[in-house]
Amino acid sequence: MILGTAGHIDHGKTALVKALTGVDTDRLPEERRRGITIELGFAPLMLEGVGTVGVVDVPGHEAFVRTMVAGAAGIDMALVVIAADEGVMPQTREHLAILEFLGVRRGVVALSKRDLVDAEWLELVREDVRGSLAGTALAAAPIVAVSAATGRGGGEGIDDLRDALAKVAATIPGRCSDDLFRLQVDRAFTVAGAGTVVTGTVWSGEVRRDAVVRVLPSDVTARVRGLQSHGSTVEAVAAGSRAAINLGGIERGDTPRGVTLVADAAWAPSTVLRADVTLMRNAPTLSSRTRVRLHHGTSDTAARLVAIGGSVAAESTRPVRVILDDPLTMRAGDRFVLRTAQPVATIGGGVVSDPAPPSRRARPWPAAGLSAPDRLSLIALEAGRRGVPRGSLSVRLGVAPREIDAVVASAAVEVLGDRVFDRGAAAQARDRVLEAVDAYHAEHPLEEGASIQSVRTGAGGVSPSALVEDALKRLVADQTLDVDMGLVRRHAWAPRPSPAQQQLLTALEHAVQAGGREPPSVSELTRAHINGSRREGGGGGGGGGGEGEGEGDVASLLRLSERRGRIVRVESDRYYSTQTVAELESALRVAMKPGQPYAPSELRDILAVSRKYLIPLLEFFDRQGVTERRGDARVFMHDEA
Ligand SMILES: Nc1nc2c(ncn2[C@@H]2O[C@H](COP(=O)(O)OP(=O)(O)OP(=O)(O)O)[C@@H](O)[C@H]2O)c(=O)[nH]1
Ligand SMILES: [Mg+2]
Repeated sequence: MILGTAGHIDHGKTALVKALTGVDTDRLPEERRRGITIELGFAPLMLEGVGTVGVVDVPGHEAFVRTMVAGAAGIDMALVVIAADEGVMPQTREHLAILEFLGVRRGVVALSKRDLVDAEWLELVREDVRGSLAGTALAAAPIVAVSAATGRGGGEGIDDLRDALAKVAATIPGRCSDDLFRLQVDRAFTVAGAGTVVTGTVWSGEVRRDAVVRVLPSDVTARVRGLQSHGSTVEAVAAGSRAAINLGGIERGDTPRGVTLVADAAWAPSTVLRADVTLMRNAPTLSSRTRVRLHHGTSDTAARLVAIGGSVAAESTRPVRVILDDPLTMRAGDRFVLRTAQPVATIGGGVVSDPAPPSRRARPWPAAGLSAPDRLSLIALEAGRRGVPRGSLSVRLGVAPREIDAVVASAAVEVLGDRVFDRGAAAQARDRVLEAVDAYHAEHPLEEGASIQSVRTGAGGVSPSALVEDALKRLVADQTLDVDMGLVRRHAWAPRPSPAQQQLLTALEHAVQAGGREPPSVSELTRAHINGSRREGGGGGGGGGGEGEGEGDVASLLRLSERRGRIVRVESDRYYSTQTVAELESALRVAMKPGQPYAPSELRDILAVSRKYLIPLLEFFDRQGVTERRGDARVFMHDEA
């Protein structure tokens, strides 16, 4: 658990941390000389019934609010320090606003320097402080009067403060470490003999010794050589704990404050995000051209907000798109603070609602405060037929991996393989598959169906996706479509020749049959029948063949006849009637002695065909397994019985 201080300059934050922990966190010579805090200070605090709490002491100076935000990011509770002699001051208010924007909902208020005021004044200040807290998450926080300067055992009221802190800490649910690891670096230094060491608060998940971590945004990889928490060597550090990590294979310069350590592949830096932004009462109206400073964790960058309808006004919460100058590593649910440079002021803050929109033009979500399932539905809708990788959802939705299934189940999406699709996109894919099949049937009424591959490309366009595959599977499962020998057709579809085509089909079959052992080729049939029908129909436009009759038809009709078992394709351009093929085969069976090779000339006599027809027939019977080729000769093959 992490406790962060907050409060105006000189109000006694560092003195209180020292009284509570014994650690003077103002270590820098400049801090000592000026008597103010400049850098973040860290100290362990033992709280009864709670354990060791990591304390982050922040500076109160107005020039160091950036450092204060970095320190307050990732804390569980606040120790708001207000000097009894001065009361609520500008940075008291600013720090309270920052805590509010960062979602710090628990804390204790210390009225410090009580030795400098009398009891009556103390009560007035207490009233004033209550008033300032009204309407904030800390409205009911305990207020404890303390003095770090007087009193026995480290100061007056310190024990009460410790008790109050322990009570509040006990109400804070432990963070679950069963989540993706992330740590934001707040300090990096080189330790002689060890190398690069970084410190930070583990925001989620846990990190173990020997783990491989990535440093974002640079995406440099490093190995965790050693781990410490509160000065002791440990094997693992989990969410909500301070960690000092000795990183192998990396230079100190690769890990400045503000970089993020992660392990999972889904984390990625981004320069565009969606967020719900709230502006404070005195904030200027922000147009899409206004540059503000966005503070996230220990990093900050210039940013512009784009809201639907233009600008964001003071005292409102709006869904926006945020464009960043420098990439940040964010997760949905992350909090941030917005500040302006001129004048230097905190003006608002927000919650990330999508850390990785697909483009810099992505529209803000239609409303603020959308649930994870609603955001997932929108993300899938936006992704369309590309879908969203399932592995990206934990970061993109801000939900622990173990809870993703539940979110998916209550969103308007379908999961196919490792991607999540909008339900509408799935239905659309189904329609497109049916359209592709129907279009094929309409264009090729004599064919049995379309090849699966042509349906896939027809329905999927340039990149056939899991959606099309799934649609096909479902359509076959519910018997809307049949798949047979690699052909897809409407259930119970059968080729339907028109009366004219049926007439032509009969004529073709007759011609093949009449040709006997030397039937006409497809080309010859085409010439004869097209010319024939033209001649017949020549007198008037609509007679004879009618529409759709042509070369394609002759070939299609012959294929149809073959599928119906009437004719057999013996060579690429020639069909025989099935009956003739059977006769030829039995001629071979009768004449050829098993195991004995027959030369082509002998076979020509057996089959009683001229040379032109002989070789294609022999090759056909070879393919059929009736004969086997030995040199140029053929051996009759026994039937397996
Ligand atoms: N009399 C009195 N003086 C105090 C008390 N607490 C702190 N001080 C003095 O107030 C001054 C500021 O104290 P710090 O603890 O440095 O204040 P701070 O809030 O940490 O200041 P920044 O970190 O710079 O914002 C120091 O000179 C302290 O000695 C107190 O309880 N009583
Ligand atoms: Mg200080």
